[in-house]
Amino acid sequence: MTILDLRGFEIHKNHLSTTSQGKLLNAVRAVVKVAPFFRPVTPRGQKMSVRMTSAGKYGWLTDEKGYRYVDRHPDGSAWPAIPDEALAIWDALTGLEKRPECCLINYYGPEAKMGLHQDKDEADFRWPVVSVSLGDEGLFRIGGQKRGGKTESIWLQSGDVVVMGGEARLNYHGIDRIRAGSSTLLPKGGRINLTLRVVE
Ligand code: MD3
Ligand code: FE
Repeated sequence: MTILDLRGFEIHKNHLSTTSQGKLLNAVRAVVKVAPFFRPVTPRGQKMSVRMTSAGKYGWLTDEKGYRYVDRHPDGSAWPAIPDEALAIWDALTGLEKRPECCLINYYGPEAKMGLHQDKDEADFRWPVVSVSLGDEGLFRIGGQKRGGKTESIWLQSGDVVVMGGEARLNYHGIDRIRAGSSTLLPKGGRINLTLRVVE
């Protein structure tokens, strides 16, 4: 439960106990049962290595039409509700009355990564984004607000929560790689990341 500050990103190390991680994971499993993971395709036609799904009023995806929030899973069904366990983390760390309308759920197998990008499909960048890591460690890379500047990296571990707000909200970030086998939380391995976002 140490708090680190890396370029305005508040990193709450080990915020979730093993018990809380297990409860959140079970809630994620219930979401994935009704809204299965899919592999989004970038507008340029590349399949992402990360598997995704969402909960909440909106989910995020990319396909040939571009990056955006949508109110339906690609299979046509509405997204399930954001788990209370995830909303409780948002409430505890942001203290905001406003609640997120999207919980994007990313799954990284041993080979998955996410290139440096900004999150800017949301309407109002004054709201923070909260990220929760479960399972195998991921090497998180953080840059500045412009592409090509200096970057710094930190390993995110299961139970770590990151709050991206203020100046850091539009910073470039990505996941370089996963350390397969570094956690026993997921029986088949891999890393799950939840990001809570205010969309509208
Ligand atoms: C900084 N996910 O889903 S979480 C993403 O671990 C994403 O799966 C990574 O980047 C992951 O968009 C990193 C940390 C994160 C999430 C959202 C941010 C950092 C952010 C939004 C603004 C700034
Ligand atoms: Fe992102």
